[in-house]
Amino acid sequence: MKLLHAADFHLDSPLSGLSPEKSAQRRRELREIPARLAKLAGEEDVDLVLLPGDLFDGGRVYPETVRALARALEEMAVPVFIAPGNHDYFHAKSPYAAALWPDNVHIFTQPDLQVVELPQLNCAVHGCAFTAPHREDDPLQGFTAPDDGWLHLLCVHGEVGVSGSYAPIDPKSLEKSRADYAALGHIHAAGSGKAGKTLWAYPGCPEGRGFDELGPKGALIVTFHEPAQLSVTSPDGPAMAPVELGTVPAAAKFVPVCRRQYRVQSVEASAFTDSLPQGESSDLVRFLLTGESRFAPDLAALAAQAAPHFFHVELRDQTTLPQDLWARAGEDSLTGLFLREMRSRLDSGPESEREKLLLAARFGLAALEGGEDIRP
Ligand SMILES: [Mn+2]
Repeated sequence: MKLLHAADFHLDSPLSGLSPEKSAQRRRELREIPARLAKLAGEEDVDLVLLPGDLFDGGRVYPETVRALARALEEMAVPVFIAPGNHDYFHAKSPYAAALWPDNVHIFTQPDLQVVELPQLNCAVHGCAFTAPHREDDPLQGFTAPDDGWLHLLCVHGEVGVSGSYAPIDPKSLEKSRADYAALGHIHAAGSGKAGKTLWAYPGCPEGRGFDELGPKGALIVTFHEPAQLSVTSPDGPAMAPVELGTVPAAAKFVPVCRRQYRVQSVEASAFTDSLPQGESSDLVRFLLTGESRFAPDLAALAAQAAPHFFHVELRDQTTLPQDLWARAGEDSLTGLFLREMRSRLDSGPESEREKLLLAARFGLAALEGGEDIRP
């Protein structure tokens, strides 16, 4: 028994911080997620698909996005379960209420746990829905799966913790659920834990949408052992009744499905040009320029140099003035006086002023020493 677990597609996200053309391209790529997952479901030959919520980013969803999702879910050709989350909560006008979903798709519509039995798989799926953008109760409160030898799965959107506005799931409730696996959604980084016999996991979002969603993104393939049966044979008599060893998750495997990755990378400002890759990377990269530098790096020029090598690139200046410059603060000269003044302002000023003051120190030094025009 094998299942695919994915969540938090956030289809039709606005994707700020990119040019209009590139954000349109990213929206198209996001819309391809369901088709990529359908392909993965086929390759892995899964029996079941669990999608615990936030498949849409919000109420404004393009009809073609909904159609693309419905088409991909139909292609999966196995039972698919959706547990609407806080971004795509179930209500009368939600796309989930429309009559376009294929027969193999079950959408949970109630805040209380409902069960769908799959006798052909000896398996039951328990799920629920957000019906508003927030809920403060624990959706698993009071739930215990029956001890009937079936595989009991949870499909729920919420945050593991004792309180919160997004369906807080108390680890104690997870333990009491005695479920074999809890497929969760809401947290955008992959992660898992165990509460009693219950393995719970977040697959994370399948495609990053900003520099707070870094690295490879994907889905989980979870494999369960067949109920192991141990036959004990006595030498003379008939075989004794088989002993069930129980059904346990064998493995939850993370599979990247993302088209691109967001990365944040520190690099010495002086080595930036040499650090650029050959050819064009599909990634979206933010470089943090570090090290000591007498002059502020020309961010616009460096960004233009880097642009052909990435889908998207941006630079942040984190360089500092060389230490030996501050050493000259003791000099009995205009430069010394200037540096003393700037250092005292840096020491006493708020952190928010730091960048501006460092830039002022650089301009000032350049002017005092008749150096080159360092304006970018
Ligand atoms: Mn959410």
